[in-house]
Amino acid sequence: MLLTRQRRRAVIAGVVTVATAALGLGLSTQFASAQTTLRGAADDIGIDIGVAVNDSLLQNNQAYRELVAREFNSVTAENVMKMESVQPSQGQFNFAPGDRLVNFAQQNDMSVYGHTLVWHSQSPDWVENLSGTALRQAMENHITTTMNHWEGDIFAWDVVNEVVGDNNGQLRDSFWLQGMGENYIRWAFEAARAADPNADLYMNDYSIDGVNAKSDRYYQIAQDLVARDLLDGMGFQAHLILGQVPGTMEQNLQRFADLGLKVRITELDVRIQMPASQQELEQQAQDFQRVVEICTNIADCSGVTVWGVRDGDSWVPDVFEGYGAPLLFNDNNQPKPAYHAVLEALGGDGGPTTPPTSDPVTTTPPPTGSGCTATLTVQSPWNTGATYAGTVKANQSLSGWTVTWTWPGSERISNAWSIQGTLSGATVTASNVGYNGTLSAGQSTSFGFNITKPDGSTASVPTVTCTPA
Ligand code: 9MR
Repeated sequence: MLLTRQRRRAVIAGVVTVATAALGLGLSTQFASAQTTLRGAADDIGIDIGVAVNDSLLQNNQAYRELVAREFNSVTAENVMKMESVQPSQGQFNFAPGDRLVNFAQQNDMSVYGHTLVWHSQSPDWVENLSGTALRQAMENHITTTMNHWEGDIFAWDVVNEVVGDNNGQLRDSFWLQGMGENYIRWAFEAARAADPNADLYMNDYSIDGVNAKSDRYYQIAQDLVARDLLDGMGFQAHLILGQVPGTMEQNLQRFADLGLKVRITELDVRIQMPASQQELEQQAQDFQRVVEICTNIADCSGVTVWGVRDGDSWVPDVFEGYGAPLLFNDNNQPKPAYHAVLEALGGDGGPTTPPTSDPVTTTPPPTGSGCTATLTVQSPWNTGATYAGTVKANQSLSGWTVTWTWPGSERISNAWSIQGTLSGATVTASNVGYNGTLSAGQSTSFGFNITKPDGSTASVPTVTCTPA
């Protein structure tokens, strides 16, 4: 059933592309649909908007489950379909956590992308100690048993992950390569094709988003596997640094698509040096938007998967010290500027597409004399809403802060970033989140939110009171 849905998406995508190309119009501006969720907009243009799902949050956090089901139409297991999880001891398979994700996806009409069968990391010790024929048999048995178990439930697999190293395009010197030689990649694909002939078979890696020695090596491997009818897609992880979407990314994905492959952004995140300023969050929004546009520009791009839901769920701070905030939602489950940019890039209603000229942009005068001062600025008003930027400036060193104000009219916050608290009523009481509460004297931080104002009035700028925590 899910495979059929994938194919239908591809057909719809073709129609939309032809129609917009014929009229010479861009999807994100002229044809902005009324869709207000990522998955609604993505369904309309026939692509996947996916997310990596964490198993313990899936089990224990209702808000997390609701957010995933509301916004995404595809999921990838962040960890539980990796070999150390699926086959921790030789011959003993543990499918329960992966089944949990598959069930959740089916209940919510989402596709499941399989990650991953053969990887040098998160493999169990027992397999790392094998070599030669024993290693080959173990690899083939793992591929066959795992793909058979989820046949019909998982539409595509990362058969091999990160098999090229970071050294000038040479194959990664992993236990797989050492134990079997370079034919192991082809053997893995042969086993995968035989196990589930209907699944799309992918290679996947990081730092291959632009044209470089590593992506060149994948291009060679892809040519060989395509000639043998063993490869269907190429996955570009896109773990990016703020402001560094490679200039050759579209050209790079297109050259793989030109081999007859599907292409997919498989693990997108954009990391920022913390604390993240408002300006950086806006740059991040542009980066996300560009990556999604690259996918929508390429007919055979099957979708974009984001590597986690909320900033606090991300692997980034654990691995890149001082970096964080790489995802679309903050830790209060609220969408960040990057979310609105992705929604717009998918053709949905991300807010105003062009800044209005008639509404004045206004700012509150900051009150003086307290431990902190706060201002609100109307950034982009539209008829029934507006985006505001807020700043908090510390007049003394702070370990947290709270800002409050009361809306004079029908304005109400619909979503916010970098603040948490009582946000949705007439009186707002908002505090810092984890990363923007500690400020030294003279330092500033920012937050933001969108409002709705159903009566169409001019967006007002209430006086804000700031109190140290
Ligand atoms: O996000 C995953 C994290 O929870 C794991 O600890 C980590 C283990 O290496 O793997 C992370 O996901 C990786 C993905 O499976 C492959 N590409 C790189 C991802 C980030 O490290």
